[in-house]
Amino acid sequence: MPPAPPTLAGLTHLHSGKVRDLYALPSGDLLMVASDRLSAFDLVLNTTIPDKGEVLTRLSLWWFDQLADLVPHHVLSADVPEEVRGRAVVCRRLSMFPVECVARGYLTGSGLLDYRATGEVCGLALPAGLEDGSRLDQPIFTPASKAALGDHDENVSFAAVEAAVGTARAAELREVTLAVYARAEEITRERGIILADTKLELGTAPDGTLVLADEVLTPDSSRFWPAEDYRPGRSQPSYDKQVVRNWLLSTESGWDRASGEPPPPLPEEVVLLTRQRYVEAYERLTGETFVPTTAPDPRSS
Ligand code: Q0Z
Repeated sequence: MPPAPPTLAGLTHLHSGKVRDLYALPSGDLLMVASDRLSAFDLVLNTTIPDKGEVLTRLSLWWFDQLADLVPHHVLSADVPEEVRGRAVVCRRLSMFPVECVARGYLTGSGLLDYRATGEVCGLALPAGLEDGSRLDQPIFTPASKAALGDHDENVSFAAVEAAVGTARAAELREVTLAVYARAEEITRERGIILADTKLELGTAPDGTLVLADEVLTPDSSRFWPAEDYRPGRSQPSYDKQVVRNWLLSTESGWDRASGEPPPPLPEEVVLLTRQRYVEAYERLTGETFVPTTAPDPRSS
C-alpha cells in the first residue's frame, strides 16, 4: 500500500492525486503538498523516492519564475508546516477551468494513439507519415477533459473547450498554453532536454485574471527526453522513470504487468538511480545545485 496522505494539524484535506495532496488553510488559501510517491504504468508504487517531492516543488517554483512575464501564477509562499517543509507551497484558491491545457511539440502518448486512429489530434489534422516521437512543425494545443482519479483524461476538440468556457476564454487558454510551451521548450533545448509536451492547469482569480496553477513543467506534468537519446520511430526513454520501467518489466522484478498484481517494491539501486535522475533534471534545467532542506527531526521541539 502507498503511504496515506499526511494529516496536517488544523487543515482540511481536499483532494489527493496519485502523488500530491491538497489542503485548505484557515486563511482560505490552499496548501499543495508534493509527496515522494512515484507512479509508473499508471500505478502508484509502494516505494517512495527520497526528495522527489522537494525536487519537483523547487523545479515548479523555478519555472513559475521563468514564466512570470507571460502569466501570473498561484503561489503565495513556501512558508509551510514543518512536516512538509520544502515540498509544499501555499497558493491562492482559484476557480479552475474544467480542462487540462496541453501543448505538444512532439507526437507520442494519447496524441499518437488518436493520430493513428484518425489522422488528427483534438480535431487538428496532422501530416501523414508521423511516427512515435515525431517533432511537429508547429506546437499544437491539445486540451483534455479532466477525468476522475484513476481514469485517463480524454482529448477534446477546441470547439468543446469553447463550449465549456466560452470562445474568448478558450482562445486565451490556447494562447497562454502555447506561449508557456514555447518559452519552456527554448529553455530545455538549450540544456539538452527535449520538452515533448506539457500539461497546465489554469484558473481565474476573483477579478477574472487568468492564473497558472498547480505544478508546472515537472517530470510529472511533462515529458522530458534526453536530447542525446532522441530517435523518432520508437518510444523515447523517459528522463526520470526509465530505470523504474525497465526494472519493472525485467524478469528480475518477477512482475507481470498484465497480472493485475501490484508492482513489487523497487530495489535500493533503482530508487537511488531514480532519485539521481530527478536531481539531475533539476540541476541541468535550473543550473543550481540541489541541496535538500534539512529533514525535520521528529524528536526536536
Ligand atoms: C488543483 C490537484 C493536488 C490533487 C484543484 N490554486 C488552486 N485553486 C483551486 N484549485 C486548485 C488549485 Cl492548485 C486545484 N488541483 C489538482 C492538486 C492534489 C489534485 F495537490 N485540484
